[in-house]
Amino acid sequence: MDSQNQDVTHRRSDAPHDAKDAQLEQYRVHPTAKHLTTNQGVRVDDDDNSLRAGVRGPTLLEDFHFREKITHFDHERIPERVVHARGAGAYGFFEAYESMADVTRAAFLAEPGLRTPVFTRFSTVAGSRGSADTVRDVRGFAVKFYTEEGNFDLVGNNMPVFFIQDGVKFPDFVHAVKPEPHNEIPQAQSAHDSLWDFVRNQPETTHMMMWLMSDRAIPRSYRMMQGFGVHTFRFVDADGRGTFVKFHWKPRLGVHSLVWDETQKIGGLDPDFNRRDLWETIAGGDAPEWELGVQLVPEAEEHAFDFDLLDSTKLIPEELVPVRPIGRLVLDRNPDNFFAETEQVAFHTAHVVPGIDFTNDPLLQARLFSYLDTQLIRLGGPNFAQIPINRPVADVHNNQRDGHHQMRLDRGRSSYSENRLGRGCPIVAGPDHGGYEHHQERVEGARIKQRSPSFDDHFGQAALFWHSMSDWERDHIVGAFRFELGKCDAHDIREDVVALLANVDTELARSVGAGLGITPPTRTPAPVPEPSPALSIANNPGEEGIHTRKIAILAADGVDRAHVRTVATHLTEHGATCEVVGPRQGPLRASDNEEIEARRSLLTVGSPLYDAVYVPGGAESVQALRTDADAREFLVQAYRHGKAIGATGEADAFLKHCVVPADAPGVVIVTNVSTIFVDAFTTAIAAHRHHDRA
Ligand code: HDE
Repeated sequence: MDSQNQDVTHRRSDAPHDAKDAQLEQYRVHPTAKHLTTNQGVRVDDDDNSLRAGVRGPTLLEDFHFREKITHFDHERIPERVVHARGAGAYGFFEAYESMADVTRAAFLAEPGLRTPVFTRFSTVAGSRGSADTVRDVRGFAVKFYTEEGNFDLVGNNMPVFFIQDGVKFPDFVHAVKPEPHNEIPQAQSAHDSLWDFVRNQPETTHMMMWLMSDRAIPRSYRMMQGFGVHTFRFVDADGRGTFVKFHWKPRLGVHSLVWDETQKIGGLDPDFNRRDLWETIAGGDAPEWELGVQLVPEAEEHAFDFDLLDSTKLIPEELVPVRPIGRLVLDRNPDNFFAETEQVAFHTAHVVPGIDFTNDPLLQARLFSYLDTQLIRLGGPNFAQIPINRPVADVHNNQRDGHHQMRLDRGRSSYSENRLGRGCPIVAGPDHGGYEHHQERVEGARIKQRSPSFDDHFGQAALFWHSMSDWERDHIVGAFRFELGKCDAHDIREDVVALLANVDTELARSVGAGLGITPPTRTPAPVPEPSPALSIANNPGEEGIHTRKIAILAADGVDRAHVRTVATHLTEHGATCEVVGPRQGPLRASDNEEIEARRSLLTVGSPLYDAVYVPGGAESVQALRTDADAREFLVQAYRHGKAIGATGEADAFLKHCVVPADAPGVVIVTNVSTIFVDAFTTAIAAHRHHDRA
């Protein structure tokens, strides 16, 4: 799929998809063959030459078109988000499975089959707007539901816990992970002294650092990651009864990740890897899908756990409280304009609707302040809710007036309440008329700057995570710690972090230390818990099959066309995309002297951009690949990254030449292309990665 050829406007003549789409249509400007004008609507006679005094003379101030054009250009940038600056967005819908009226009065969850328009933005956290997609980082997963009762924003991440317990530490954490202030190095990397200095001083980060060092931090695709609301929120029913709730997004395609070496290469080959993947699959009609699930805890059971529900460094194991699926999210439309939509969308944890409320989680409480505040600077004033992407589909009436970029023409003499001049309007609504009523909770306590002792255990759930991992996940975690700490200049930081890990597990600390020449001190590690299998990527494979996987067909002149055709047809029928990669782009001469198109050349792509590699037969083609260093590297990397490799006909000689063992897991070699081959190769691709290779 060539993204540049995607016509995203093709659907515009169709009926609107939903209420939000219909609203946005009022603002869309379709490219037309009209005259060029200034912003005042005056037609412009020359856009190539500014007005000057004589052909070699100075430019004149009175050239209003020139000044307007340059001035607008000078002001094209707005501040990027202080965190989550780099993102990608898409529209779609949320569909409820059942009525949730037993726990929440939220109207968008009240009826089975009810659809609500949504806009979703995925992001990395630490990097700037132009940074690479495949860095080791948390991913943002923010969903704006345009419900009939107003906007609900579920502003989550792809990891269920967070680095800190109290929002007052957020600026410290972000300053530590961002590039260091003296030289602004390194970009979008956690592997540097200041982050790990913060970690060693803040043991509450330990659990989240385990997640960050796991493969969850390097997702294969935004379409293949889970999302979490992180905090404990509250559902409130029509009688005002509260229920604690944790939100989960589960991807239909399962949870899949890249491997570290691969992420580094993709950073160069295609810094837009995750963004492009989302765009191209949606444009190609493969709408990604997630299930929304909830963990519900009755208020009476608030203290039933050995951790505090208000502590965002803790999760509720799914084995303890199962995740109940309540609806699905489908993302089926790309935006029209990145800036207008994905950049200007303003999420806010306090954008809630009746039936959804907060808890006293001190991290959530800080966010309730921060998100509104940040939009004021980012979007230039208090009227950002009027920007098309942010406008609710529900009606808006209030007495808020004026401010920068006011777009409304509110009529009437009264802009205050209570008034009689305006016949008392707009009037407040009680809960019976859809008014938002804050959940009533009795609160008492001395004013105090102190954490609850129930937040004290920083290692128990870090150990839970570690002991729930498969062997290969543990290997990757150890490798990640070694890499990150290996990039720290200060030896004492490395030592202190290894010592911190000794509180989690002795073997973890020993393995990490072994790569750094550090012997961990003796500590009493957290007790070994009952594992939570749901935490392991290995136990979240998703739907079986190879849907939307990308397969490279490595070929040169003389390739066996019948092999390519049979295998590509089979894989495409199963939902995969195949691309012939050759020593050069364009037509290759096949063994039957017909042509076959190489869509990409070895110069522009590498195997890290694909999920699997197929090498078809054809003696001349195989010989050419053997003598091509790029082709050999392509295959060797695919093998090293655990990808499925298929070879037919003479291609086994190429694999042998590249020292790819014929009996390794996920390597399928046969002489003749047969059903047995295509089925075995398809199964190998569906496994995603073969981490059990030596
Ligand atoms: Fe955010 N966070 N955050 N955060 N966050 C922002 O809001 C903040 C936290 C998350 O695609 C900012 O509009 C504080 C947890 C996402 O536009 C800012 C604290 C979680 C996005 C902000 C946290 C998140 C943001 C920057 C600690 C997961 C991107 C720009 C108290 C549950 C949304 C903006 C988008 C963005 C503050 C912690 C997720 C500065 C103070 C925990 C997905 O307001």
